[in-house]
Amino acid sequence: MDKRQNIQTVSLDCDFETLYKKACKEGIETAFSRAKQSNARCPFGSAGVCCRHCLEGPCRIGPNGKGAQRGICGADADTIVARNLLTTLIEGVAGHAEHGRETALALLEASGGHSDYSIKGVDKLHRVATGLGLTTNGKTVEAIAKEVALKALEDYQKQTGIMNWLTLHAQQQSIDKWNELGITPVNIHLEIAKAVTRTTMGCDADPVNLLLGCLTMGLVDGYGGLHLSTDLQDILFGVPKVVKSKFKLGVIKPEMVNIAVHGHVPLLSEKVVEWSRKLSEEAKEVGALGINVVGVCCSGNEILMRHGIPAASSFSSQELVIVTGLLEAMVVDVQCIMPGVQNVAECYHTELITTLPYVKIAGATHVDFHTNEADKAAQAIVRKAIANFKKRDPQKTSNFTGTVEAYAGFSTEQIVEALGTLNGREPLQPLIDAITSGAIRGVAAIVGCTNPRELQDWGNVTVAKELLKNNVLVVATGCAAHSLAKHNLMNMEGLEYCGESLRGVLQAVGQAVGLPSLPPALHMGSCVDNSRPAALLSAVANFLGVEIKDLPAVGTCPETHSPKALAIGTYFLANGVDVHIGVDPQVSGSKLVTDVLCNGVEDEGLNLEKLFGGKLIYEQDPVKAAALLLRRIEEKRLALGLSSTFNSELGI
Ligand code: MSK
Repeated sequence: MDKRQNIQTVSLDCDFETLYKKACKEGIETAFSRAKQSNARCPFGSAGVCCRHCLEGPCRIGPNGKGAQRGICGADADTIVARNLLTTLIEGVAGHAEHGRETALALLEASGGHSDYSIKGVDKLHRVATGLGLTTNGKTVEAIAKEVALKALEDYQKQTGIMNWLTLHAQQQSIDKWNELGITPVNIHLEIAKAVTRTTMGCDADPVNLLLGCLTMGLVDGYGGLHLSTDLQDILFGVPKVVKSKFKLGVIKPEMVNIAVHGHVPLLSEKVVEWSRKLSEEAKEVGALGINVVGVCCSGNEILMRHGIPAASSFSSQELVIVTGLLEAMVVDVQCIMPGVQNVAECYHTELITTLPYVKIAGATHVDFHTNEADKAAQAIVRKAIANFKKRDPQKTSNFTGTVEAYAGFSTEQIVEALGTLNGREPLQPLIDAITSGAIRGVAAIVGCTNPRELQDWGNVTVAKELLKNNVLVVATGCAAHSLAKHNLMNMEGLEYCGESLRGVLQAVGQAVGLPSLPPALHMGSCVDNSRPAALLSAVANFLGVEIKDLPAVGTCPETHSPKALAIGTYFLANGVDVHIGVDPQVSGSKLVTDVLCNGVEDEGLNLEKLFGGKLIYEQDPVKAAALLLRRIEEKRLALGLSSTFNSELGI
């Protein structure tokens, strides 16, 4: 047992530690207890050498050259590992692709004027339309929205050319490189179908070719999943602006009807927020003071970014929120919803409400949520929560009062606007000056999840503190943002963790926009909003006339659990950004795959670092991981001709 686990067993957040103990005492199983029961991971699965792609198997490759070295069909470890990695990526990409498609359909409906949604981000609509090459002069908002929605849907249908959203956001030099390698995606569904085909038995058996297929999936994820979803959501719901809110379990209010929204696509959560406000008088009729919506995972991030709704939990502790005994309903849409939440909900009065026809959980209530009847469904959901208030069992409740203040809402547009107060003509110049002078050494995006097998928040917070101490500008998304916020890295208290020169820059920009400072870490949104740090990097690279791969920028995912995080990481890798992962990516069974991703090989036709400029860094220890990332930042500074602590001759 390592040192950190002598203090806390499941979470750095003491409140979740308390709830975990309560759950254990009450005999309630959670992901944390199941993780402890499941002991070591299967060595074959961990190495990526277990193949279940056909009914000849399952086959598995023996370790250290002992036992079977090929599956029955003849596939070797390299092919099996590369194919399994591609399968994992397909899972991640498909989720983001559906997210984008549902949002595009909602925008199309809204453009017809007969929808429960209106178009709030008109400026963004114009920017996206212009970027797509559409003319906007003399057209109504609805007409432009319709054309943009159809362009988005075209990215799921076209049979030739390049995805519209890739052309909209990618750098031309990168597109040229991807074209040369034959990995540029044509349409989202086509690429997913092709990738599924190549992973089936009897198809692609060239591990290098399969890895190129992985990169295509990364591009589909980044442009077709992340950018497309963020753009359309900003058009529908508005571009986020800086908001102040709260994190931790104290955001759940015993005197209120509490509704947790959980999942990803904000079509549902936006409406739940709206109707919780409209129906607050009905809550008073059952003895509550009103209705309190709290966020879990990325639905939480979405409504935090746009409405300042407080956040209760990240992924790994989603079941423990119910163990407070204070939730009247948990309403979910898609992705990252543990089936175990229903088992926990059954121990309390909490009603778990699923909303999508393809995401149901046995035992949960289902309210079908369609965008054309969104108001009706949201009202029904909020009223169910109100009706549950009187069923609360006071013997089973645990009230937490602690909250942590946090700033969020740092969309790319908002960051540029803040920088513009220092230099209206060239808003990016102050950031570039800070990087050039070395006041900011580089930029790191801390992204991804929390994982019940890991000590919650420890990896995310430790990497962040190490980077901040070394004057790296930190931005965060997803559940990693929850970790940082709960540990004071999104409020002014956390400035003490920043190196002096970084603190100076944060204070200068913050004071220019009327805040005491910017917080140490900037919350840029949900999983799909990893498009926002990517857009910021793109803007900086274009301004400097270099490629994204040249920038001293890194991505890190210390506590992930999700195939979606791997897909996001692959998108950044394809753009030449170094990506750290703190959880085993399950490729160690193939030296070739490990070499291509992490070390670079010269003779297999694919050297990730040489071709793209970045590589995958797998390191479980967050302190060591931060040191590796700092080294990569300094290497890239040196290559750009900036002051650097890296000595290329000594390699340090
Ligand atoms: S919710 S993918 S646990 S970030 Fe986006 Fe959190 Fe990871 Fe799900």
